[in-house]
Amino acid sequence: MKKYYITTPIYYVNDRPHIGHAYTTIATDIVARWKKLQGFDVFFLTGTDEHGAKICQSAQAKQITPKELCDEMSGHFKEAWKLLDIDYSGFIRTTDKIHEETVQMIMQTLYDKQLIYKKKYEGLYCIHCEKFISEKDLDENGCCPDHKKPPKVQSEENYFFKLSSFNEKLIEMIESPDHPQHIEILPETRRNEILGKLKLGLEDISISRAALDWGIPLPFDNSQTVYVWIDALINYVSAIGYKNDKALFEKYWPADIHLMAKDILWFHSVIWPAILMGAGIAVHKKVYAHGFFTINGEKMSKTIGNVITPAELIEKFGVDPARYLAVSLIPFGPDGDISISALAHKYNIDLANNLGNLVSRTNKMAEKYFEGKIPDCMVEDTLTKDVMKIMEEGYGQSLENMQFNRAAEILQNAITLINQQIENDAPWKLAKTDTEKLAKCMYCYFQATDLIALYLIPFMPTISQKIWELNGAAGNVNDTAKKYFTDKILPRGGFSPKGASLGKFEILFPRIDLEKK
Ligand code: ME8
Repeated sequence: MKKYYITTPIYYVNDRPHIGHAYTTIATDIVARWKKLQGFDVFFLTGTDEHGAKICQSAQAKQITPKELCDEMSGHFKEAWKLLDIDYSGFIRTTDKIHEETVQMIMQTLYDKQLIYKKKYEGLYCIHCEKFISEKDLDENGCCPDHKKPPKVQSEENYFFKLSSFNEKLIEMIESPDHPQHIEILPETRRNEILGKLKLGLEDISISRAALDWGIPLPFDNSQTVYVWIDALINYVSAIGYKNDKALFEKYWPADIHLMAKDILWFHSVIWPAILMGAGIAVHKKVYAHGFFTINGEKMSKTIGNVITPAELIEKFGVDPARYLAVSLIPFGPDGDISISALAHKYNIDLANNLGNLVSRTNKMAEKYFEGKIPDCMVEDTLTKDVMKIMEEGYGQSLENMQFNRAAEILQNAITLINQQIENDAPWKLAKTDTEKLAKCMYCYFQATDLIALYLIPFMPTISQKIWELNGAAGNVNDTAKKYFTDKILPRGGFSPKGASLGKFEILFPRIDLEKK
């Protein structure tokens, strides 16, 4: 069985989960579910980033210990992912013992290979980015351009990693698709930015802190702790048994894709592969950095009060619609803007008016004309074949390319096709003139909608099963989907068997009153 290893960033526990974290995590879940349907053995990793000065500061502000803060906040992330039906395979916490041991093991290897040395260093440190920042990158007020806060002068003797010695190699690996250790960076514009920066030359980086206890002690000098970013990146190998489970590690590593936003692309496309190479571990295959979105044109912030939480999204739209809307409103790649009203508008168009209407009208007509059963008739079903054609012309490819809005658009096109067919056939007229034709038409609407349910699984796993059951199809929709996506053959007897009774009707997507939102 082919494997697929996909990851989200591990999120800082100084913040509660919000729509930004949900965005990347839902996207990862959708791709993971899609790959499973394609027959891949998928490992999907997420987790929380729990060390560093920022976490320490947040704990102090709440007058609790850093560990207490981490336990509480990582719990919030787990809860949020449960609410959003995120089906991860592993949840790593950087305070997990196995992670700490793995970090120490890798640090020791780098030290033994003389890739780490000690040096006095003075620099400007932005605690919110958890990174050194050069003077030329500060804004006109002398603040970090991302956080609008002044950095602190930090002066201490630290251990440094010889990042500069990997400069040429990284350029080759990123630039050449034929390189045996090629790392694909997407989207292309961001790849070019990384290459441009790499060509200006790399400096060695500090990888430890002397004045910070809340971290993993260096194995060769326990008066210093590992820099939080180095600690964090190693999660991708510690979580799949690099230190303690060779078989698991060999099964899944190298990662097929690390998913994140553009803010942390440099760490994943430059520093992470250098550490891996230094430690003698194969590098990951792909990095995809999506854009940053604002809410109603403004950066999301507690002060502005425009933070959207997963719970709020679910409360307004329901779990599956929240998943669908979060990733399909704006293209996944460039920066964009999200608002509750734009999400609600899309909900009404795509879900209430298109998909919801389809399921509801077919169910109601079957109730009225066929006693709530799938009509029993002989028919050449071209409608379902047409739906298949639309879906096969780019849906899977769009998901592979992280073009979720495009995949959603293709899905909507296929649903529209069925709705248009219903308009053209006008079954309400056929009911009076040609009941034989009515039966054939109705049969096809159900099969075509069933096929939509199969493709819908990654975005809306629960709604997909609901449609399946409403339409009188038997069993778990996932089982049929796995078979269908392997063979790509429409079953002869249809998905919903002839004569099958429909499930108990319910409105899947009640319309949202936009005035109220
Ligand atoms: O950076 N738009 O954690 P973090 C889009 N711990 N995505 C957003 C977003 C927004 N407005 N806000 C957050 C860290 N995100 C490190 C990662 S990995 C080894 C360590 C998402 O809690 C996006 O995925 O600051 C971004 O990369 C991530 O949250 C940053 O999460």
